[in-house]
Amino acid sequence: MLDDTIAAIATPLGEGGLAVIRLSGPAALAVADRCFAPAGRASGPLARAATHTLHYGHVVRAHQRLDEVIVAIMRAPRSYTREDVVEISCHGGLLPARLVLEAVLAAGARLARPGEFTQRAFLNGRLDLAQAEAVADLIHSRTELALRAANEQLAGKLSRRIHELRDQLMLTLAHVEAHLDFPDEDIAPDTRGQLVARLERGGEFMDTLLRTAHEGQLLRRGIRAVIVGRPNVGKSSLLNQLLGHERAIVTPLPGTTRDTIEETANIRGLPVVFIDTAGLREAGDEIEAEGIRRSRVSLERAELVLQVLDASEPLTARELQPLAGPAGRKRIVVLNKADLPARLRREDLPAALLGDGAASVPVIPVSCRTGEGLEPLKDAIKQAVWAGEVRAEMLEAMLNARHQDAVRRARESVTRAIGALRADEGLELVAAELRLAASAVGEVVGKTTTEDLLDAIFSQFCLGK
Ligand SMILES: Nc1nc2c(ncn2[C@@H]2O[C@H](COP(=O)(O)OP(=O)(O)OP(=O)(O)O)[C@@H](O)[C@H]2O)c(=O)[nH]1
Ligand SMILES: [Mg+2]
Repeated sequence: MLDDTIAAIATPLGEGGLAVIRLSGPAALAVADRCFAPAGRASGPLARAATHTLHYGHVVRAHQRLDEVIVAIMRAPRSYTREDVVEISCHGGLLPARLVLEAVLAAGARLARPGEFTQRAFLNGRLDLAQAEAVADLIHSRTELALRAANEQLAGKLSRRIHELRDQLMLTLAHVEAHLDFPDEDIAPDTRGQLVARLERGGEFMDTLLRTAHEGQLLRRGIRAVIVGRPNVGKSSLLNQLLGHERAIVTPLPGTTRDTIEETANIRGLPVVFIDTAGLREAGDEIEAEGIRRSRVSLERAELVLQVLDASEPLTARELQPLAGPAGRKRIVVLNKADLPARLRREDLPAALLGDGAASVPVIPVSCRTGEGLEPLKDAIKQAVWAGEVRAEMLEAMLNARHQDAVRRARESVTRAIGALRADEGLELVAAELRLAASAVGEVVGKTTTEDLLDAIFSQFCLGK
């Protein structure tokens, strides 16, 4: 299956200083030789060059020079895919890169599918599945914390733990199966006890992993925070302040924002998607009505609500009505325009706005004009979605949604196996559950996979990776 040689543009499409065309496969050097003319007279073909060397020259097609390039060669197995790899750096820009790619394809390479280089690295055993996914996470990370987590996963920290867990499950399974082979001999009560103890340790370890899953997904995809309030309280000003640039239009006219505006900011290391909305009031016209409808939809979907009030004016009746959306969702009251004479203080806020004692809602005075109160607001946002610190060991093993699903299934099987052992039930049942658990855990690192799963994972990659 891996006897062909693939090629793709590995750099983003668009104009830039350089573009890189990457080749991988048994014929990578031969293909490159067919379209590369080295500059120095003394230089021989790439096929005879040493690994990890650079070669200057031109890409040619039908005796015509297409571009001036540097060719890097990395021979198997010391390459990203563990195959022979050639990387041609040409001038940036759509046309040079495309011409070089076409030359390479004409010389015998096949166009790679998205993620196919990384898929080869996986199939050739250089990366396991969790590590391959980390490559995509690394490319897509939007904050330093997400990047650190992706790097830890790429380095194999999560994989190592998963392998240990799977080994433990297999060992226990082997014990149980040994007893199954001698059905006449009843399993001693203390042996059952030992098996239970070992499985309980495994189960606890899975629980620890599962606890980090929530944080892991927060780090990767971020949270949605909607900014709501009546017209003119300063919602768009707040969005601009949080983003650090003038994204939304701000005017003294109520009803300025008519559509929802979404933009991501890095808040204390977390990617937060802020959604500015049209002010909630009786709509004046059809456009405004649609804007307000969208505000409500965003309000219901968001995980965090920033409820903006204007501290220079008294509360209105509408502001006292409860907001739409799930009960118990996190909310922060932002008392804006703190630079103006106050007509609304924290003490004036009715209990209905502040929530009940235990889940009391933080109230943060800010001024979008002076920037005062913005740092405490960022702390409050971080605190609302992720109480506690980001610990280094958390970054080392962060499950994504796919891992979480697999580990959860494994955990359920282990719980059932423990139940069966305790209830003195047949060992066949225990063995069956342990087999399920080991196989589910194996999915994380790709020990047990299906073609569909691999396709689903690698198709999320960009072209040339
Ligand atoms: N003094 C003062 N004025 C502010 C502050 N924040 C916003 N404003 C002013 O309040 C007015 C409305 O601000 P916007 O940000 O457009 O308010 P909005 O809530 O987005 O309004 P709509 O989009 O119409 O619902 C503008 O004139 C802002 O300059 C503040 O902290 N202090
Ligand atoms: Mg606005």
